[in-house]
Amino acid sequence: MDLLIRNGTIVTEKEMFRADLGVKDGKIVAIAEDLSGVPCDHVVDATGKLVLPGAIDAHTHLAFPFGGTVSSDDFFAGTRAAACGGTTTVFDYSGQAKGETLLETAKRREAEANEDGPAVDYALHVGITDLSNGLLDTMQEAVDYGISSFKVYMVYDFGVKDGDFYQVLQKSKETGALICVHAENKEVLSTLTDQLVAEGKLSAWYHYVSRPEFVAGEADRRAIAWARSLNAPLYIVHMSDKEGVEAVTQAKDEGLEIYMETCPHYLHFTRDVFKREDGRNFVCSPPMKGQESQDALWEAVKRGDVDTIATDHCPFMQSEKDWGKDDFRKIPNGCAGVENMYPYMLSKANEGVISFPRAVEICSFNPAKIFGCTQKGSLAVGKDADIVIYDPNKDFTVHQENMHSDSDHTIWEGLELHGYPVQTYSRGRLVYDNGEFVGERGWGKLIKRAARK
Ligand code: DUC
Ligand code: ZN
Ligand code: ZN
Repeated sequence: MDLLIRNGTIVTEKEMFRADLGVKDGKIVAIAEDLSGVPCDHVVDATGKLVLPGAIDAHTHLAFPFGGTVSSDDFFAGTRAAACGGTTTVFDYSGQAKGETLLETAKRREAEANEDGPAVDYALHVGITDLSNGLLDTMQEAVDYGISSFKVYMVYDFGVKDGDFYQVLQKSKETGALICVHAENKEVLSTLTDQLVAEGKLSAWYHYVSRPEFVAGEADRRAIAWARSLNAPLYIVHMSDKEGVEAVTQAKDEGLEIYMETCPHYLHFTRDVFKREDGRNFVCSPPMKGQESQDALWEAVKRGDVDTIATDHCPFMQSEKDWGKDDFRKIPNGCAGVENMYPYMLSKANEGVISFPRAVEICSFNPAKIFGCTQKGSLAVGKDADIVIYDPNKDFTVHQENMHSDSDHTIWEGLELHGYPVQTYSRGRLVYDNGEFVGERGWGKLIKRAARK
């Protein structure tokens, strides 16, 4: 064996138990009570520590052209930050350029990613923006290449109309792909924005006022209605509102295959952050909502209706956020989060809010299962050795200086966590060690994924 992790408490999506874990050629090859007799090059003592599968962040925007600029983490910086927060696979939302086939988008982004040199493994979803001239028919070749999930935005200038969204869902049924959706009502938020601007209401608070709860809730219901009518699976990204939570819960109760993702920033912050002097730094879409929505999200996390936690990691530099100091429309939407997700959710587990297996289920096992990463998402023999060693007694306070993104500020500044990852392994290679990134540029590979049966 190449690596033996001894005496730790293994956490899977189902249970926790004391065991040794052995790794060879990047794969988990043994999990047993005592592997001390097996010859091994490198032994790590994990006494008193938890041993977990690396998290899978199914929602990031790396080097994403958006809001008049490009998000500040490329595939290297974003995956370096991920590794340092115990995330060993990140999904990028790659946007289709006009006229591009869906496979061309994926291959262009794969080339860009490989040029940046990812530090951990990555996968690509393709955001569909152009259905003209038969481009939607190219979904099958992208699926055959290993890109089995696509996204539609119901907002933004690159978003799609309801009829196009409907066609995308139809095509997904033919190809075995899963469609992800950013659900907000574009028309209503644009009307509200115009009205606020006419009244001179331009501070960051009005970003929220232009996109309040019902703007997301209505679109969540509409998206589910199209999926229901086709009996097509659907994955709703970054759920932020109580009405949407209720809509997904009801759809699940009906037996529909509707998945719900939420993000740590919706679980931790409310709309009140937009009243802060630095409120622009928190501007993302959809915005954080009121306390009722946050409570509904936590309840859904606890009862199992939230399927995944992801970050929507999309950082911009302070100088870019400052463009919108006096006009919320000029703030590039998005925040850094990829390094904070697993530590945040595990710290909630450490506090007893959820169990550690539930944290593993929503941060690793479920995203792997839903998106067809068959070699990831669990500590089991035969899986990739994407492993986090977590010290439940290590106190950690988030500061910009101890983060590893290229971004120059963090909305998580000052967050106190009890428990923190001490080591991260990507396919058996140590990439994070006690505060330091020790991985290498270019280590990460594209994960090709299976279509749905
Ligand atoms: N929302 C954000 O805040 N940033 C990136 C894209 C998105 O939908
Ligand atoms: Zn979005
Ligand atoms: Zn996003």
